[in-house]
Amino acid sequence: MENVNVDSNPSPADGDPSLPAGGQRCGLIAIVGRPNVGKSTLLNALVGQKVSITSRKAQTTRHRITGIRTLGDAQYVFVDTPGFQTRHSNPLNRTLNRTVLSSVSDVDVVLFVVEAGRFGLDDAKVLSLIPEGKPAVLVANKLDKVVRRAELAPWLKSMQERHPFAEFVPLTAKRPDDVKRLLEIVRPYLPEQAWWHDEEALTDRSERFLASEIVREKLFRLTGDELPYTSTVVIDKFEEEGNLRRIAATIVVERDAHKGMVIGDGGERLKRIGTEARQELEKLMDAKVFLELWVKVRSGWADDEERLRSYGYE
Ligand SMILES: Nc1nc2c(ncn2[C@@H]2O[C@H](COP(=O)(O)OP(=O)(O)OP(=O)(O)O)[C@@H](O)[C@H]2O)c(=O)[nH]1
Ligand SMILES: [Mg+2]
Repeated sequence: MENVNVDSNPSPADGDPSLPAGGQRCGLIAIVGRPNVGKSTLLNALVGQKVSITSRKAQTTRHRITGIRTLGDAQYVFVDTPGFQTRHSNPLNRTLNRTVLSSVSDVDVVLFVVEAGRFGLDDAKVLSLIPEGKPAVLVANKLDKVVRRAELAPWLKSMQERHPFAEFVPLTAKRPDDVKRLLEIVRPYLPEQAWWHDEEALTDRSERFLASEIVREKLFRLTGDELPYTSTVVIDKFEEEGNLRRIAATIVVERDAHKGMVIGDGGERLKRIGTEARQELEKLMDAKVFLELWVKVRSGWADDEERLRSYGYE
């Protein structure tokens, strides 16, 4: 006889709390730091796949992005955050900062990322956001760029005096062995509880969101320093037809002159942004992608709270 009462997919919340979690560990880890220290590069390395876009421009990350890694009995749920802004106070930056603030409060451990050997006012500002008593790991990234290694020991000691860090980890986010070591260091901070996600899960973000991010990454990477950071990408259409994705996206810029920079001579640059984004999306989604790109001028969008919300900023 069939048993109709079986819940084949019980969520942890429905489970009997008196039951042990089956030896599983699972926890939330926030990655915070000033812009451009390599937070998203580190997240991608920790997850083992690209889930967050990176570029040499500051303010690449604009949203809270979850990256998941399951290793042995442990499930790491990382939260990448925008670089904390201290320079300009406009609505866009305030929104980004709110995202950072809300991310540090409800996590099990914080990875505070700086560039090895450097600690400035903008780093100090982020450090001051970490609540007292919250386990924090100092990640001193870009170790490969440190020429005078001997100066690192006194610098680490000075960091010890700034904050009661639980761990000190100098590393290079691009070195797999360093990243493996960081995973081992973080593991004991994950509480014993059942996993929240499937073992294979990598991110909680949708393909639609990934599409807008990948276009924005190519835009940032291919326009160099002349395009101000106040540009964004909005998805107008995202259709799935079997193994095909039809995507239309608009690049929103502040001024007519910026529009010209994005389009380039004879449309060359826009074409390249589209080609590189499409190729990467096809790999990520394992599907054929048709990508249509438009460029629109909307002056003042980064100062307009309502517009920010309609463009997907929380
Ligand atoms: N040499 C070196 N470069 C790195 C390392 N990690 C990251 N980078 C570079 O630093 C730049 C910024 O990296 P991101 O990962 O985008 O930095 P981020 O902190 O996420 O930046 P925002 O999202 O703008 O706050 C990129 O050009 C990366 O390639 C590292 O370990 N060594
Ligand atoms: Mg980032």
